Amino acid sequence: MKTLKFALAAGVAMTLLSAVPAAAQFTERNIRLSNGVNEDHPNGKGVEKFRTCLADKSGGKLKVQGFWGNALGGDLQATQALRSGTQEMVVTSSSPLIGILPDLGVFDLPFLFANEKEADTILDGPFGNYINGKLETVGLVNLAYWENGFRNLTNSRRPVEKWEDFKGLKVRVMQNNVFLDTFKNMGANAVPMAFGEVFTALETKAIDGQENPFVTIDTSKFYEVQKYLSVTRHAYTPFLTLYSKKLWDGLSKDEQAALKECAVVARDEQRKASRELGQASLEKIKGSGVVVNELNEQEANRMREQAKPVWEKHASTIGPETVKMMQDELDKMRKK
Ligand code: TF8
Repeated sequence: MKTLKFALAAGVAMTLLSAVPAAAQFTERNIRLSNGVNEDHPNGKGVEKFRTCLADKSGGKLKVQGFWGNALGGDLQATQALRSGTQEMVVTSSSPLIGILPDLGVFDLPFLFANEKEADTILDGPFGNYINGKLETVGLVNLAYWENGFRNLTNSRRPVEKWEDFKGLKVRVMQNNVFLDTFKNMGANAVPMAFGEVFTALETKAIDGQENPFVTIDTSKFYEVQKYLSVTRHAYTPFLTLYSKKLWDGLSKDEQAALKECAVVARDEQRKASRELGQASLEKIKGSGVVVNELNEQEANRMREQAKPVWEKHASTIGPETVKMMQDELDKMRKK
C-alpha cells in the first residue's frame, strides 16, 4: 500500500514536472557583430531588428553590439576571427570567403539569378541549407541569408552600354576568382582589392571603377568619386549572417534557437529595406549628377553570352556537384 501511494505521488509529481515548461536558459552575453558597410546601409535596419528581437526573447540577456565600416576588420579578417572564436558574428559577402569554402563561388557566377524572388527561393530553400551544412564544417554557422543585392558597374571614364565598353577599364573586383575572370573576360583590367580600400582608390584614380549594389554605392559614398553608373545587374551576391561555431557550441539550446529565429525575422526586415532603399539610393545617385544608363535588351543578352565561359571554367574549382545542384534547383524553380 505504501509503495502504491508512493508510486502514485511520484507519478503525479512527474506529470506536474513535465507540464511546467523548463525555464528558458539565457546567459548574459555581448554579441559583437561586425559589418563592412556603414550603419545607414539596410544592414543597419537588419541589425536593429535582430537586436530588439533577441532582447525580447532572452529577457534582455542577449545583447548585440554592432560595428560598422570595417571597424573590426574587413569581411575576410572578421570571418577568420569567428573561426578562431575571438568574435561572435559578422555579416559578410560570401565572395571573399571562397578560400575558406570553394563552394561559395557558386553565388558569384555571372547572371545567376534573374530577380530577387529567384534569389530568395534558392537561398531560403534546400540549396541554402546545403551550403549552410558545408559552412559548419569550416567553423561557421550561417543563421540566415541577407541581401547584398544585384551589382552594378560605376566608373569615371565612360558609360558602359555594351560589353566592349569594358575594354581597358581598371575595375576593382572583390578578392574572388570568379569575379576576376568575369571582368577579364569582358576585356576590363580587373584589380582584386579589399572593400575598405575602394573609396580611396577611386578618389585617387588608382582605379577607374568598381561594382556594387545601389545601396552600397550610396552609403559608402562611391557616387561622390564616380561619373557613370551602368545598370548591369551582372551578379547577385548574398550576405551570410555568420556566428562563430566555436562559440556557438557553448550556447544553450534556447540561445541557439533565439539567434536563428531572430536572424530570420531580421532578414525579412533587411531585405525589405534593401529593396526600398535601393530605389531611393538610385534617385540620390542620379540627383548628384552621376550619369546613369540601362542596358538595352540586346546588349544585356550579349553580355550574358559573353559571360558563359566563366561558368564552364569555374565549375571544377567551385565543385561540379554544387554547380549541378544549383542548376537543377534553378531549372525546377523556373519550370513552375
Ligand atoms: C564588396 C562587397 C562589400 C560587402 C560589405 C563589406 O564589394 O560587396 O560591399 O561585403 O559588407 O566587397
